Amino acid sequence: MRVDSKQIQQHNERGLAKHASRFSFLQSELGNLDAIIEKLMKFQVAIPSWALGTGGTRFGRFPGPGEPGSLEQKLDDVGLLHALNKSSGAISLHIPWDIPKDYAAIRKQAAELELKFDAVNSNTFQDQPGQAHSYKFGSLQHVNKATRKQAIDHNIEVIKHGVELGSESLTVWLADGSTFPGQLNFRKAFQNTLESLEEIYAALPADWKMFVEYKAFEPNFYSMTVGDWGQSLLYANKLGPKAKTLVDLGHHLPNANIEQIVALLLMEGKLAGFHFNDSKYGDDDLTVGSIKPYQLFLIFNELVEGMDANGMDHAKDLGWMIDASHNVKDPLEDLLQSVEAIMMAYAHALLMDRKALNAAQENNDVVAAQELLKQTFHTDVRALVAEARLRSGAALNPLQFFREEKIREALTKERGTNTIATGL
Ligand SMILES: [Mn+2]
Repeated sequence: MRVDSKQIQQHNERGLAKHASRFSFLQSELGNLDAIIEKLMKFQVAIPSWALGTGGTRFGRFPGPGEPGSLEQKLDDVGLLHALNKSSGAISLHIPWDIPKDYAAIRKQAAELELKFDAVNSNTFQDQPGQAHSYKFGSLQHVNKATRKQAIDHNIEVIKHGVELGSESLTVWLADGSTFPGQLNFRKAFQNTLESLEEIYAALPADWKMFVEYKAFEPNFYSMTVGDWGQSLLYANKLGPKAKTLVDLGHHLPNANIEQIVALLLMEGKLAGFHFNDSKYGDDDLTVGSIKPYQLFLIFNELVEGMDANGMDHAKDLGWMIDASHNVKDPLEDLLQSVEAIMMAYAHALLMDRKALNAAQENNDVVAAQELLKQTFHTDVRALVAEARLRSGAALNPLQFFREEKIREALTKERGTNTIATGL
């Protein structure tokens, strides 16, 4: 199903008076906001295909009705989100779950929905039917050369799918590591992984990037072969300029200072981009901003500071994606909430008085620095983000629209109780 722009217009007309008064108050407080609104309008967050259905946990899964059962339906779902917020104009595919049967048809559908293809993701964390060698003890790190070769070939295959679709990056996340002391020779595992990544890197088209994603633990619980940003950066530096470090917010040990990691990776020109989510304990894959919204703001504050210092284009020069899993919420509602949280954190970062912050830092005025951050963070920017949506032709309140227009009911009527392959 597709949303009619007339429906959106009617929704916006109903909310316009209230919005206008909120927005004009904000402008009277903050001055002209056009430059910020323009940046917000350009900012797009990719939606991963695996977040469109219920993910579940190790203990069970409670799928909801109307979930997408095919790649075409996944595209439709992201198209729907994008129609509602005009900030979700890209989809990230996962191979082998999302192999198109007809590339031209998929490209055409994406173009109609105004969607681009974000990074393509390889999968060497589970065995596929008919696979010659098992990844039980790792993939690119594996002690057996034939297993490594199989994983390398898979990644090169993923690049080929991405080229057909117009993607420009490959994200490599490895479950490789060890669960018990003594299981692995760390140095050999690193070397094997590096050699494998080098072969994949050599297969990248000229304008492509390789995103090396790290994760502190899980599924391996003693060591991960790309376990933190330092290890990822080692690989990225050894591989070359096309390789960069991808930060997934849920992939750190508790209380890691992610904003500092971001600042330093940007300084080195080695930040690839983001997988947004939130967590209380580990890789919880919760809704962005649901647990630690202040941390999200601090991260965006460093992103904007660092990207501006490097003369980077906020909208284009890093990969922005949500990586979440939904167990108790409607996945589409959750994704609307996540995008909203990201836009608010970005808006806050754009509002920061960077000169004043810099002056406070230079004067060791700790209180002033903290006050500047806090004052900005507590500014209610909901009307600012809504104004950007309004100017883009999106819905003033996407979540309200989704509920009032009974979108899930319509999807269910169309699809029945489909299920989707997920599991990240
Ligand atoms: Mn991720």
